[in-house]
Amino acid sequence: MNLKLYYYNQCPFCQVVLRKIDSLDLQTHVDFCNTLEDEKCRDEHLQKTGRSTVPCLYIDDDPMFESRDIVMWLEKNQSQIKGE
Ligand SMILES: N[C@@H](CCC(=O)N[C@@H](CS)C(=O)NCC(=O)O)C(=O)O
Repeated sequence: MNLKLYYYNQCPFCQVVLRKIDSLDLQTHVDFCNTLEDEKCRDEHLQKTGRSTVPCLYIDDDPMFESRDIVMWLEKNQSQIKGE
């Protein structure tokens, strides 16, 4: 499973998702794209979805918006993400 989180640090909704990734110990299983610092990242995200909204978790290239949905999905799929 390929996971990529589009985020930026000043976004409180992103912080909720980042904290969940930390607490579930999933950091090494997720690629991170800071859309404020990385112009290429921001353009990719905008081209793919027509939106610049973060957080957005790409699950095998399929974008999921909404921090609550992302957190619930991470909790539900944590074992599979870790390959357990
Ligand atoms: N309901 C969304 C809110 C996300 C949101 O408002 N993100 C802001 C940053 S904190 C954003 O990306 N704003 C810029 C935009 O929508 O293009 C969530 O919980 O994920």
